[in-house]
Amino acid sequence: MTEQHAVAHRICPLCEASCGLVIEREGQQVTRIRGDEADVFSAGFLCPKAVSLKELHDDGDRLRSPLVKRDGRFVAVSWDEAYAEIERRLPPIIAAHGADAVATVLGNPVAHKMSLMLYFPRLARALGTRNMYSASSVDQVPKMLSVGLMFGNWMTVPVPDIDRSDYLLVLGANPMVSNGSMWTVPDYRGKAKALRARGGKIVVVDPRRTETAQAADAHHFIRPGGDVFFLLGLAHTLFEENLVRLGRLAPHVAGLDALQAAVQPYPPERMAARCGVPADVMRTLARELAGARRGAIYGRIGTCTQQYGTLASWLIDAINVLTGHLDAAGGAMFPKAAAFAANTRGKPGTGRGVVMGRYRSRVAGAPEVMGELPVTCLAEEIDTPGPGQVRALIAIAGNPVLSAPNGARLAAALEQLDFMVSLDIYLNETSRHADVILPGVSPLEDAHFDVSFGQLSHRNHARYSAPVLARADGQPDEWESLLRLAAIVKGMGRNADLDAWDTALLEEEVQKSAGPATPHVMAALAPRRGVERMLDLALRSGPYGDQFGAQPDGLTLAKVQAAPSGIDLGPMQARIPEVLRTPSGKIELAPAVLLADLARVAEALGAPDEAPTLVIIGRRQLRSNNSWMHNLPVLAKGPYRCTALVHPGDAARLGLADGGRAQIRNGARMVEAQVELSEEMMPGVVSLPHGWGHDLPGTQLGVAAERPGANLNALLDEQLRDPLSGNAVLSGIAIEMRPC
Ligand SMILES: Nc1nc2c(c(=O)[nH]1)N[C@H]1C(S)=C(S)[C@@H](COP(=O)(O)OP(=O)(O)OC[C@H]3O[C@@H](n4cnc5c(=O)[nH]c(N)nc54)[C@H](O)[C@@H]3O)O[C@H]1N2
Ligand SMILES: Nc1nc2c(c(=O)[nH]1)N[C@H]1C(S)=C(S)[C@@H](COP(=O)(O)OP(=O)(O)OC[C@H]3O[C@@H](n4cnc5c(=O)[nH]c(N)nc54)[C@H](O)[C@@H]3O)O[C@H]1N2
Ligand code: SF4
Ligand SMILES: [Mo]
Repeated sequence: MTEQHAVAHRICPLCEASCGLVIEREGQQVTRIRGDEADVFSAGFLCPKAVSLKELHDDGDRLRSPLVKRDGRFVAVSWDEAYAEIERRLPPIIAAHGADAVATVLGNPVAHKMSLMLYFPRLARALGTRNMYSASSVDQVPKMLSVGLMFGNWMTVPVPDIDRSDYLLVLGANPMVSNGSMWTVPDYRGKAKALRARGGKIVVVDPRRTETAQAADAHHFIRPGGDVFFLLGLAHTLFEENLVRLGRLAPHVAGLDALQAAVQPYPPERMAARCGVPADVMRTLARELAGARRGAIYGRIGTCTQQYGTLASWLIDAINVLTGHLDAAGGAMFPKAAAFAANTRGKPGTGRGVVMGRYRSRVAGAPEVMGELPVTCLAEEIDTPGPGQVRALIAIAGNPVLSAPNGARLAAALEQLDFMVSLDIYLNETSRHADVILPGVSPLEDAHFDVSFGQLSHRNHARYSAPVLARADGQPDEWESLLRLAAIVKGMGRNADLDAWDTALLEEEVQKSAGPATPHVMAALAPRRGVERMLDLALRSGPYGDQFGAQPDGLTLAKVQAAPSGIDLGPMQARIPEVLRTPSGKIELAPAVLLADLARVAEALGAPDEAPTLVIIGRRQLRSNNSWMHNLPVLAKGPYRCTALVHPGDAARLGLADGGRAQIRNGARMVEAQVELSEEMMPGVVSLPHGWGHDLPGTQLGVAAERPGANLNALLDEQLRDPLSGNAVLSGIAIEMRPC
């Protein structure tokens, strides 16, 4: 050990599991990364991606200085020059064409970065644009919409209480690999094993016999996109076989009769062909779930990224209600986060609920949901001329050229923009189109608190990480970059006094909740600035907070900082009716817009079943993270992974050989991929991972370019959406395949 040897704690920001890590360093060099066994939430668990935080920090391709495009080439410039370029070019576009001429697009890491989560709203407010897009609409918007309609808030998402459960029905999720989503659950493997060891049962329904299925008691194939039929069959069975038990929730539920009537036309026998799950299996699963003492059905991205995503998301929670498993120990429960939880604000037990469709996208007419438009509309909003056309873009931690369907159209559209800024850590397939790239910081250089994932955690906790390494001289934190952008947009200039403005903005917000106590609150927060001051405010005024002295034993940021492995806040507790924010004060089991949307199901069932012979779905892999971790040697090494899994029966029919190359076509769209024969696949279904395709020119991703892989999204159609939520359809697209 040298004098400089130090040990730090950092919550891993690379996936939703949010594992606590111990990071050893010598000076500014990371020497070791391991799981923090003392972490109150993750207890030492980690996956191979955690170790890559060192390579990410050291990656020579990671951007360290701002880049400005001059004559088509990026040149490194100072921060002031970069902001000057933005100040020169962005405000005139707004002045000439209005606020909506500037779009924003956010990527997945925003949800994992306190700075980005807490300060993007400042920029959004300064911009005042309706053209806001994010990765949510290639992901979880359907779930947020369905819970919003049922429980009254977008973030009131119930999560399985796995530690106390003895039955889990997993639909369209592979937590063994993804480490959980909309369900923060480090070490799913260990928890699933414990569940089974105590006599419980796990059943997986998925078009692929996944790693999660292999570690379960049973697995059933389902036709991609068939979930709504499967879930209707289950709900029907619960009513028909008199298995509905609302229990404690009975007085808090509205719409039971309407739901019963709505599912009445859909017995399993009628649904079986459409979902590929036999009727007797559907009936058995409904009985098992209803009979489980403590259990839940959990669905994730596979149930969202399809044309009935919102209906499927709704039916999952409706079934948890019908079987008495919602808000019950061992069932699907509501976390209570220590800070920032929307569902701990406002008056308990009632609220305004959610509204959607307050405006529509200009070209496709897609409804706004949560203040966002579908990211699959972004390209057409840029490349379709006319009033309201998008002329400038601010992209933050997103790579939609690879992560969204038909990136080729988006890439061409980005080239037409008058101006584009990226806040990113790489020069990649999306940021290459920018005029200015502002580098974000490495996760080892900033402070962290889970703004999003505390609200989705299977157990309540409060954990904070201080920056592990110092930022380079002149490198702002990401909240400062966002606030600087906001100041430029507001016409305050790039040299505005950010600290003064930041304080004024915060004070305005405190005033709304604290009223006359505002000076007292601001004084208590005064020693801190930026994100940490906001965090202190949120913790202290949150459900476990010290309320600025009124609850002296309550939480403050100082208290959380003093516990480097976190503070445990116990298992989830029953929260109904307190958590509800619907106007009725009840769980809305049968929201009108969802009942109306069932018309599409009825229509589909009325038409002949034209099942394509071959469809494609995606796949996540442990050593990968969407599109952006392919440049890290520790993860990129090993066997070639961007393979198309094909069932041997399909391969024989199509003349495809294991290890051979194949063309995959969807109409005029085509990619080439390496074939891997796999009995895991449902016959007629091919699986290709997403996030690959690093062979586009103009990027700076040396390692990723060596094995670029095939881009699944290049095959997909940006016009296919769940009409209700606007979420993209990524699953079950008809393809043709033949050997190259
Ligand atoms: N076909 C198909 N497509 C999919 C999916 C699928 O299952 N199938 N999944 C979808 C899902 S769930 C998601 S969430 C989206 C993800 O979509 P995106 O968020 O657009 O894609 P990512 O690959 O996560 O890109 C993250 C970007 O953030 C940058 N970045 C990483 N860390 C930081 C940081 O700390 N600061 C800053 N400023 N930038 C950073 C990276 O360089 C990269 O450019 O992809 C979606 N696309
Ligand atoms: N290692 C790793 N971890 C990640 C990520 C990553 O890229 N790599 N991405 C992160 C992100 S952004 C997210 S959103 C989460 C997602 O976390 P999960 O939802 O667990 O994601 P997947 O592993 O894609 O699991 C989706 C499953 O749905 C199945 N499926 C596909 N179509 C259908 C269908 O129509 N119906 C049903 N029932 N199933 C279907 C697929 O076969 C797959 O097994 O993972 C996060 N964690
Ligand atoms: S499971 Fe997720 S949070 Fe945990 S170490 Fe791996 S990438 Fe990080
Ligand atoms: Mo995601």
